[in-house]
Amino acid sequence: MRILFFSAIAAFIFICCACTPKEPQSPPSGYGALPSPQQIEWQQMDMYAFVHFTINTFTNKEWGYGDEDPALFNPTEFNADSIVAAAKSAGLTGLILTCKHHDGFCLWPTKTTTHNISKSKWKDGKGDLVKEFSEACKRGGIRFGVYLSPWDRNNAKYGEPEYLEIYRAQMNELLTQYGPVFEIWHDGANGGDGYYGGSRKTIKIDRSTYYKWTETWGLEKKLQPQAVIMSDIGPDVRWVGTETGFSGDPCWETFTPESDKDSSEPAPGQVQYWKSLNGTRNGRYWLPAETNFSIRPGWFYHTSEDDKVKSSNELMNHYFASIGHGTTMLLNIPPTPKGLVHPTDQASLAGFGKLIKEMYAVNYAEGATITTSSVRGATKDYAPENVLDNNPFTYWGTEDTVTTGELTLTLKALSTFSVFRLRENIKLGQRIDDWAVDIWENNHWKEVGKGSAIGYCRLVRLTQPVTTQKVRVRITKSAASICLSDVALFKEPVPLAEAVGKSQKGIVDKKGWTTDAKLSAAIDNNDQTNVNLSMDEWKKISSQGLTVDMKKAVKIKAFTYLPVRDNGYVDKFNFYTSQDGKRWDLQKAGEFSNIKANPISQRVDLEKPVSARYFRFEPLHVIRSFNQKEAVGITELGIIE
Ligand code: FUL
Repeated sequence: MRILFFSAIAAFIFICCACTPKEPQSPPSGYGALPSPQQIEWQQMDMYAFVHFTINTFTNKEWGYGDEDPALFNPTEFNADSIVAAAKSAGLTGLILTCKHHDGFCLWPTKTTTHNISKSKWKDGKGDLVKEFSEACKRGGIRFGVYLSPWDRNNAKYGEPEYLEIYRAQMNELLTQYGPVFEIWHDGANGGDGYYGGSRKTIKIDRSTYYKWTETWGLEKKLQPQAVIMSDIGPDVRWVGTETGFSGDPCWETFTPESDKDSSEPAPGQVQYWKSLNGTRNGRYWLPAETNFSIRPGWFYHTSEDDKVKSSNELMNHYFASIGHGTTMLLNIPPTPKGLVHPTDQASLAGFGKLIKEMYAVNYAEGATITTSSVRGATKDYAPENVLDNNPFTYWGTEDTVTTGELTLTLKALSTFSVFRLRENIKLGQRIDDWAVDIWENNHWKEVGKGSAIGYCRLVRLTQPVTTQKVRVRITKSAASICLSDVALFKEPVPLAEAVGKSQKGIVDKKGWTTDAKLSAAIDNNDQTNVNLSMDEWKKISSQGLTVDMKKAVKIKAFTYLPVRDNGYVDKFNFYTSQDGKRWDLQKAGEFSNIKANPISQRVDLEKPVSARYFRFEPLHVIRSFNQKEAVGITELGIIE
């Protein structure tokens, strides 16, 4: 009887243990700097448009001086809905408008300055472009954001404390009159020469103290608490450190901004911005990067760039190098003077949108069965299957002490794919350091990709599609337990046969051209060689500039200058021509406005074509790039006829 009694109790205990699930395991604690709800919301927007549109569109410039006549602004066929539609065709989820660029011209009827749209011819001065864009975005179901340049080359008060009041009042108008905005964009280009109310002078400001950014950001947070604020150091989103449309690999979501002057915490404009490309592993702040670039070489529309529009396939490369590294992608679409997106840009955007849609149409991991090295607790909360539910915040989790592990997916069927997507649940921080992905081929595992950092999104783009039924994801190093929220497999569509090609139209053949032997790398038609001289050496060799004999008369329409990456960008120049190499005519004195942030090939059109056998390029001023001495860098000079 007694034995029976104890046996019954033992059986009862056994049954209870077997049937009652283990205590639900509490979620792991967050690791390192964590995102705010606003940052999480913003990150999910993936990609959105930049629209650079202002007086520059009508003066064919990248940076207006600030003395432009507002009457010039007259986009006769402007249609915000069609611009929004072009952005949507690419799958873009928002639009940030240059409400005021460096030239100071305000695209809305602001009370803060008369240099605004009410003085333009457009709609007899009764129009409001900010309103048109914000409403079109709302109608189109995408979000709206604002860019307001801190540098104002028109305003007489720029450089004085009073200007800050004006800037904040402008921001106040933008953030109170046009509905919710998702992002506020602060440009880092600051100070220099300008019109400044007619004084036409150079104003230097101390970027670290002048703007008192924390007060402005405070105002912005108060007025639009849901918006993220972007600058080269955040506070919510960081500039990726280049305008070429690529981010570093890895590109950590966290960042510790370092001053380019001393060891203090930097203010915007004073940061070692190139470190932003990779971010900082275990950085002090959750400060993800935004990769901004233009669909054309410049930020504003120029007819001369109609044949230089990035193709759909090129946009795909940028997509993988931005979103694929965990940043967002901010793609600039500059409207024409008519106020429309140029047909070439439209075609490229729509083609890109189609490629993206096709790529994501089938997730070959869907319905896979998964085995794993280990799992946290016994509830579904951390089950490996969570990586298949397309929710970036449900995840496969491991016990606190387990920082390596693997998932093996057996796919529903033999599948052909070329892209892996991995995500971490970023609500719990960026935990994973290193990872690798394998496919099962010829009865063994073959590694097809590996890297560092996952974060919100990591795309592994294989060079060739692979066919298999089994894949493995290995987390080889993690700073805390694993919280992997996504494993997906896609097939990149075959690249489109592009309608838009880069034309070589008008480029004059350099064969036979001569110049000083020490400078010949500038005309050798080879982008791998360059002239790179200290200012002193340059002056010794070529006090007047680099003179080229083209050996025959050419009808010069424009010249081009390709700088040397990261060294000695020429930003002010004189360009001369001559028939006989003795008498010289100055054809153009100008600036390469945005060369520091965007050191691409620069094209300068002459007022009218000039027939000449000789030309001379005279650098007047160079910008020192980081850790380099003042130098003149020229990769190539070219002529367009
Ligand atoms: C730069 C500006 O100077 C360019 O004109 C452009 O607006 C780009 C997005 O930021 O710093």
